[in-house]
Amino acid sequence: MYTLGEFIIENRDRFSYSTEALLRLFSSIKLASKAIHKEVNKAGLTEELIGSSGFTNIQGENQQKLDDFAHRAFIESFKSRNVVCGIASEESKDFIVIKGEQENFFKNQCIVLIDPLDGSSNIDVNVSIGTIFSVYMRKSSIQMNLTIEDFLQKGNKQILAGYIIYGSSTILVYSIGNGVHGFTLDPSVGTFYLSHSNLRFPNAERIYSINEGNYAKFSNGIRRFIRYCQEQKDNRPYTARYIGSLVGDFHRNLIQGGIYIYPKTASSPEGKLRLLYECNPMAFLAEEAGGKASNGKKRILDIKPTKLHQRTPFFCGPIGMVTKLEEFMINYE
Ligand code: P6P
Repeated sequence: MYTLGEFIIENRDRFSYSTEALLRLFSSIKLASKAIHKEVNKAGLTEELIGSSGFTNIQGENQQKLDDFAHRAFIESFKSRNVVCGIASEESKDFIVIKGEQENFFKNQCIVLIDPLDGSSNIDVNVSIGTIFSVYMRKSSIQMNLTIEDFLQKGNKQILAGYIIYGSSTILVYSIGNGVHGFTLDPSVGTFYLSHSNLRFPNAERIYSINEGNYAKFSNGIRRFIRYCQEQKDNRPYTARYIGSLVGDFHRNLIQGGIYIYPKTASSPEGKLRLLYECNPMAFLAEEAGGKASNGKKRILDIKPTKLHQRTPFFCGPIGMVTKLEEFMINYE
């Protein structure tokens, strides 16, 4: 039973940056995710972490108490590991600069973009939620201050991306550009063990995930694709599955074979999902798992970000399904 640390050491020659930096990054991610796992699994029992914090976040969304807890857990765990120099979080308007101690100054080279707790509106109804993370090397010189350009890098520059899903079990899934691997937390010993080696979309394309409640707002191309999935021609076995939690929908689709669709609508002309800390990391994983991720016209990982919290239409899953959807969008607009 490989632990996450053993797996990283065993595969260290596949990471083009320092193994120490990777181990430090995962040390932070594991610590924070275990703290969140503990709170998520007892949220129903303790008033102090259930429900709304009474604040709205930068997105204008009602912040859940656990959103704030998760945000703080990751900030604190990254601060204490001397590997990260800056963090951008869904829960904070601007990026956060982390000043390492002088003697470790040369180690703090990583930039982290994170959605600390995605799908948090599902907390009160006990549906899977997740953390999504994306890591880059800083672009600016270490003698200079961080700039926004350190955070507005294209997704194809990511050195590490992944998510933790807090569901029937807590699973950490990541890629450093050499396949996608999943590790399940054994809470009795607080250790993540390799449980999903080299995850890839299966050949069977079985699921489409979209909020059909927005059907009236979809373009013709999206509507046509939904109908294409629903017609059982040449025994296409598609089924609809949508839980309203990107990490949960993505994880199921990765394992069972399905496409996740969040298009632009009249009320969300840029789509809903955020490019930097939701779509880029998921697109990186999707491609590493043999899939595809686009905004309907362009590869997600090739989009040049212009704003920290910018949104994008997001289509992600098996190459055949994403390509078929793109064809419908071109042919029917
Ligand atoms: P809707 C959660 O807020 C989230 O960002 C994703 O996790 C999820 O897939 C999507 O929004 C759900 O949005 O509009 O269908 O409720």
